[in-house]
Amino acid sequence: MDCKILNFQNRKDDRGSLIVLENLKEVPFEIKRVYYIFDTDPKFPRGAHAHKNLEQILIMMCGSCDIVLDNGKKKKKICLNRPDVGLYIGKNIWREMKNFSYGAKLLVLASDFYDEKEYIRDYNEFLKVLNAK
Ligand code: T46
Repeated sequence: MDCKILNFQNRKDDRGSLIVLENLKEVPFEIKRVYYIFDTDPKFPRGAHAHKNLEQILIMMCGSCDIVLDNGKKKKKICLNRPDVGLYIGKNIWREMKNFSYGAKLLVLASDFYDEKEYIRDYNEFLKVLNAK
């Protein structure tokens, strides 16, 4: 599956922690967009879509949530709960974010600008796109 856990270097000292993310270094693409998700409710999962071309890194800045990834053949559940860990998600991976803890804050770094046409929001359509490859 085109996803991986990225363990970021923590420049930690007595004052606290500091993490640096640079284009094409810690982040394996050029960042064109940043967004963040907060004020979530554990009753409401998010996501349930794939991207045709977008690559992203998800970082849990505070709290935790489960990310369920699906490449059409197998599924994987990852619990994100640390700001020094990123989850890289490549193209054509169905994702769902659920079980957000109270006060969770999820930061996302994206390889491109927002384009709704680039989303696949129907699971059967997702499987069709995969089978056409
Ligand atoms: C993803 C997961 C991890 C915009 O107008 N611009 C943006 O850059 C984004 C990300 C969203 N929107 C609009 C589109 C919807 O009207 O904001 C609304 C909520 O977006 P969505 O329902 O897609 O949010 P999530 O949390 O289900 O998914 C988001 C990202 O959209 C998606 O790319 O991989 O987070």
